[in-house]
Amino acid sequence: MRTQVGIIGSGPAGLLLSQLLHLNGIESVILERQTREHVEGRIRAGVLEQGMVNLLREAQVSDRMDREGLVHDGISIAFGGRRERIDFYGHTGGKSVMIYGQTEVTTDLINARLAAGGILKYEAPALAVEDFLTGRPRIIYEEDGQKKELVCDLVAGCDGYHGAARPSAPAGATQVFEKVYPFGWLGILSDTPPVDEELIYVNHERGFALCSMRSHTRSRYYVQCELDDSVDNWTDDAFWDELRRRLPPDAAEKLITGPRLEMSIAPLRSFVVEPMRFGNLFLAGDAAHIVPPTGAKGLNLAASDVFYLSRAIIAYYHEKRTDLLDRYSEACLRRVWKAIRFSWWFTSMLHKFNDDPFDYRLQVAELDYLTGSAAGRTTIAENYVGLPFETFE
Ligand code: RFL
Ligand code: PHB
Repeated sequence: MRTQVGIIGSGPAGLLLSQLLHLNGIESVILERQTREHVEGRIRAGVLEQGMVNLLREAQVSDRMDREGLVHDGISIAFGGRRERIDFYGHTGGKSVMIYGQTEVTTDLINARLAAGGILKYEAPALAVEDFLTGRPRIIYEEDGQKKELVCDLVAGCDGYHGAARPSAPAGATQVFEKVYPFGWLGILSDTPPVDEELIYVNHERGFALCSMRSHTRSRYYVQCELDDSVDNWTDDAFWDELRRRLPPDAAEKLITGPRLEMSIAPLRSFVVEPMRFGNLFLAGDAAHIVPPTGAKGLNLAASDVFYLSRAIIAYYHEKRTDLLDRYSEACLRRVWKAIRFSWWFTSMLHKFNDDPFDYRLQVAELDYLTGSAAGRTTIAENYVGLPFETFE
C-alpha cells in the first residue's frame, strides 16, 4: 500500500494531523494498534487551550465542542486552609480554556475522518519504520496476522509513549531527558454534578487533590496516591472520604458523591526526546514528550506539534518547500520545554513529596506569595491558558 503521509496512532495527534492534511488535499493513512472502541473509551485529559480550540475549528470538527464544551475563565488553588481564584480572563487580556473531554475530541475527529472517506486501520500495529533517512520511508505493520508495508513520502509517529516510531530512530541519534515523580494520581469519573463551577487544585498536608469535570453532570476528581497503589485497594467510599479530607471546608460540604464510571491510576513523568525529526520521520505528541497532568498540558502539546507539522507538510506539498520541515523539531521543542517547565513547577508546588514540615511551609509560602501578587497570578494564568504558537510560515 502507498500513501503520501503515513500516520502511526489514532490518538488526538494522529487524527488531527490527518484531518488538517485532508482539508489541504493531502492524503494519509492512519495505522492504529487498538480497536476504535478502545481508543474512544480511554479517559484522559479534559482541558483544551485556546490554541487547540482554534485548531479544532480550523479542522472543521468543532461544532459539538462549541455546543457542549464549557468555557472557563479561571481556576481555584486551595492551600493552607484557604482558596484563591486565578482569573485567567483578567490576567491574560481575555483568554480562557475549554472543558471538553479528550474522548469527545477523539470521537469527533474519527467521525470526521470516516465521513470524508479517510483510511483508518484499527488493530493494525506498526512494528517499525524503515528507510526514512534515505528517501521513501516504509512502515512495517501487521494486519489480520500478516506483515504488510505502507510506503509513504513522510511518516508521522503519533503513537504515544509506548509506540514504535521513536524506537525506530537510529541508536545514538536521540537524547532523552526524563524525570519520574514519586507518586501517582488516582482518578474517578462519576455522573455527579461538579463540586464547583471551576476546577480546584488543592495542596494539602495529606497530598494533592483536583476537582475537575466533563460537563454540568459529570465530574472527574483526582487524589495523589502512592506509586505502587492499585485501584483494587479503593472502594468508591474510600475515594470520596479521602477527597473530602483534602478539600477546603466549603467544597467538602457541597461534594456530591456517586458510583464510579471509571477509576484508574496514572504515574507522573516528565520526558522529552530530542530531536523530533529523523529524515522523513517526524514525532508528534506523547511519542516525543510526556508531562505530568498537573498543568493540563499533554493533550495541548500534542495539538501544538500538529499545528507546526501540518503547516510544514502543507508547505512541502503545495510549494515544494522543505525549510519548515527542517525547522519543525526546533519550533516544537521551544514550546515543549516551556510546558515541561510549567508542568514540573506546578506539580512541585502542589504535591506532597515527603513528610518534612519545612518543605510544606515553603509550598504554602510560595502559593501565598504567588496568589498575593499580580505578577504571580499572571504567571500562572498565562501558562495555564497556553503560550501562543510561534509564527510558522
Ligand atoms: P495517544 O493519545 O497516546 O495516542 C497514541 C495512539 O497510538 C497508538 N499506538 C500505536 N498504533 C499503531 N502502532 C503502534 N505500534 C502503536 N503504539 C501506540 C495508541 O494505541 C494510541 O491510540 O497520544 P497523542 O495523540 O500524542 O495524544 C496525547 C494525549 O493523549 C496525552 O498527552 C494526554 O492524554 C496525557 N494525559 C493527560 N493529559 C492531560 O492534559 N490531562 C490529563 O488528565 C491526562 N490524563 C494522560 C492522562 C495520559 C495517560 N496515559 C498516556 C497513560 C491519563 C493517562 C492514563
Ligand atoms: C481532567 O479533567 O482530567 C484534568 C483537568 C486538569 C488537569 C488534569 C486533568 O490538570
